[in-house]
Amino acid sequence: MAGLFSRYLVLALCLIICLTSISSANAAVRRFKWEVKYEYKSQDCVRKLALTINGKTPGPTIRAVRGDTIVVKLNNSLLTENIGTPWADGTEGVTQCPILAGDTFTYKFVVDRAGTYMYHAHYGMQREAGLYGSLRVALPDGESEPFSYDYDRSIILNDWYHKSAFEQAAGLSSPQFQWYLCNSTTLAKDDVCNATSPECARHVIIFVPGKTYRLRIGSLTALSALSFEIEGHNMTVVEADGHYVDPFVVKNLFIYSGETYSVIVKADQDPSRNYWAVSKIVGRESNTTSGLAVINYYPNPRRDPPTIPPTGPKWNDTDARRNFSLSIKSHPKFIQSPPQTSDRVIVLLNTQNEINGIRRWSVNNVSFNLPHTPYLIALKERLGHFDQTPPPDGYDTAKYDIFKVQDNANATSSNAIYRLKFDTVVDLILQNAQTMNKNKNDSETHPWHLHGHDFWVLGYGKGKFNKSSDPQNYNLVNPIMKNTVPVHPFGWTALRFRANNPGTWAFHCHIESHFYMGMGIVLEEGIEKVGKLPSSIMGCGDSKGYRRP
Ligand SMILES: *[C@@H]1O[C@H](CO)[C@@H](O)[C@H](O)[C@H]1NC(C)=O
Ligand SMILES: *[C@@H]1O[C@H](CO)[C@@H](O)[C@H](O)[C@H]1NC(C)=O
Ligand SMILES: *[C@@H]1O[C@H](CO)[C@@H](O)[C@H](O)[C@H]1NC(C)=O
Ligand SMILES: *[C@@H]1O[C@H](CO)[C@@H](O)[C@H](O)[C@H]1NC(C)=O
Ligand SMILES: *[C@@H]1O[C@H](CO)[C@@H](O)[C@H](O)[C@H]1NC(C)=O
Ligand SMILES: *[C@@H]1O[C@H](CO)[C@@H](O)[C@H](O)[C@H]1NC(C)=O
Ligand SMILES: *[C@@H]1O[C@H](CO)[C@@H](O)[C@H](O)[C@H]1NC(C)=O
Ligand SMILES: *[C@@H]1O[C@H](CO)[C@@H](O)[C@H](O)[C@H]1NC(C)=O
Ligand SMILES: *[C@@H]1O[C@H](CO)[C@@H](O)[C@H](O)[C@H]1NC(C)=O
Ligand SMILES: *[C@@H]1O[C@H](CO)[C@@H](O)[C@H](O)[C@H]1NC(C)=O
Ligand SMILES: *[C@@H]1O[C@H](CO)[C@@H](O)[C@H](O)[C@H]1NC(C)=O
Ligand SMILES: [Cu+2]
Repeated sequence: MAGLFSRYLVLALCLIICLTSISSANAAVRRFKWEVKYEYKSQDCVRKLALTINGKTPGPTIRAVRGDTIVVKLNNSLLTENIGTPWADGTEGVTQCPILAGDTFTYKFVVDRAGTYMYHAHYGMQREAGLYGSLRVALPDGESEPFSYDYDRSIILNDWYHKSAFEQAAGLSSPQFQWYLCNSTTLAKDDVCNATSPECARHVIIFVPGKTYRLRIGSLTALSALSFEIEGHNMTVVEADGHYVDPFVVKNLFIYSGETYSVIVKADQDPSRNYWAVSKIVGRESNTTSGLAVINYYPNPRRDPPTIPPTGPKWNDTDARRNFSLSIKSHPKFIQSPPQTSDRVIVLLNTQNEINGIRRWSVNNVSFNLPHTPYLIALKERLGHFDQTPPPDGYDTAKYDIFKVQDNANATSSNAIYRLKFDTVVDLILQNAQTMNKNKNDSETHPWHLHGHDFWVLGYGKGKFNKSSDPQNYNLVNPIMKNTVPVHPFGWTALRFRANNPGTWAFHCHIESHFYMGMGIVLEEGIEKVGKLPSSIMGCGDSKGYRRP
């Protein structure tokens, strides 16, 4: 099982990577040198082995201007782990092979859109071990965003575990920020509690009274859905996954793993005191204490606020979270109109299953597993094999009761992929259902992330998706475009995209353990249009040692 010490590491860049570079007169090339290694860190006063970039977790923030070329030279100093390349924004096993430990690899890509993005490890649980950071892309001079602010701050929300990644249930220590916790019952054997470590100090965000702040908030949690709030302050949501949002005001920002948002907050409250920023786990019942940070009104001392931190929304207030999802619409000046009809509708039933007595996740009763040879190489170079039977475009809607534990929880395992006709319009409908938990109504929130595309978010609904009536309520006027969306408990989410980016693209639950337990699919479109593959992405499965003749 892939744990903290698994052999491979794959770094993915969760952003739109432009393969055909944009020509821009003032585009710059920004170069970074990163060294990745394991180091002991005490994020929450508990010493734990973490993955770092240049000694830090989160890693360095990349700042760029739209059109720039980013070149990151990565030195893999991990003794036992390999690092892969996000060639074409891909996933290990889908588009490329990992790179050997001890090697240096150079990532090169053009950032083609302004906004807030993240990069993170994409293999095993390395993302959770700390290998991630943020990327801010500014507009070129002379262009302005549809909102204004005085200062800009990045916050990546994460959950931090004391035990190894797969012991999640037991070891989750805090959903974000630093938290003073030195409790021997929750510590793993090698952890050392160190309350004097400077890393253990509470995270502080300074607010200058009267100023306006843009908080760029991203979530890379391994498991948790979060509610983020700032005591006594409202937030205006203005950006989602790099797209401008028709502004709306919230008290709580609901954020799922893989998503990014920008919110505007005014430092307009009583300046004589400090306030709490709170990140609370929602979507699943949890005893984990909320993550806390201090909003420090300048020039007050950095001390904790005088109040009890807000308790946040109820963990199971699904209506509030669906309402939040429905509130996210495109900014009127930046609408990219969706196609009004689609050529193919793929309904994806999300279920918990078993195969040979082992717990899995499945889509339409198929639990996904990766082939030894990445699909892109298998299809392009005719190396390696995968199941050629097309996976189902739906499930038996008449017979399957999404509110009940299924009669036969056994699923099929497959590495088959969806082949799409190039340039067609495809709808993906995520359908949630009851888990295998027989004791209560239980349906988890799954944040689904699509590689290679942004999609239009056409709707969210309660219960079972109705193919004839629900599409009548789609938002075809000003839907937001995103690359990650939740499917809420016992609900559905409808997405549309145009299959016009040649390649093989993963669509998967961004909860790492769910993906590795089968919760994903792979789409192929226009494979014949993909150019010559670089030999640097070969080196595993049947492509090992292969050089194109
Ligand atoms: C990678 O980093 C290590 C440790 O700093 C150094 O010894 C090594 O020379 C670096 N390798 C490359 C290829 O830069
Ligand atoms: C330590 O954790 C256990 C189990 O969660 C809890 O019962 C106990 O009260 C905690 N002790 C302290 C000092 O926080
Ligand atoms: C605790 O942290 C302090 C400050 O970083 C450091 O000097 C000390 O060695 C640490 N102690 C342990 C036991 O790790
Ligand atoms: C936040 O918004 C709510 C609802 O619009 C409003 O009632 C409240 O006064 C606002 N609070 C602040 C601090 O602006
Ligand atoms: C929370 O703690 C209580 C008391 O220790 C326990 O009964 C309950 O099962 C815990 N809930 C979860 C979701 O861990
Ligand atoms: C939410 O969970 C609580 C227990 O934590 C339960 O009492 C309540 O009925 C639940 N609410 C809904 C809407 O399911
Ligand atoms: C969600 O939105 C609906 C429709 O606007 C409203 O009736 C309901 O009260 C909202 N629920 C919550 C929890 O915000
Ligand atoms: C499900 O799989 C288990 C383990 O392979 C097997 O024992 C059981 O008979 C299967 N159940 C059904 C209904 O097929
Ligand atoms: C899922 O696949 C298994 C194995 O082929 C089969 O036994 C089961 O009936 C299927 N379940 C559904 C809901 O299609
Ligand atoms: C579970 O959901 C069903 C259908 O929505 C409902 O009838 C039932 O009362 C719920 N059971 C519990 C224990 O909440
Ligand atoms: C879907 O909606 C239509 C129109 O409201 C209705 O007639 C039909 O029975 C629904 N289908 C299902 C399976 O619920
Ligand atoms: Cu999931």
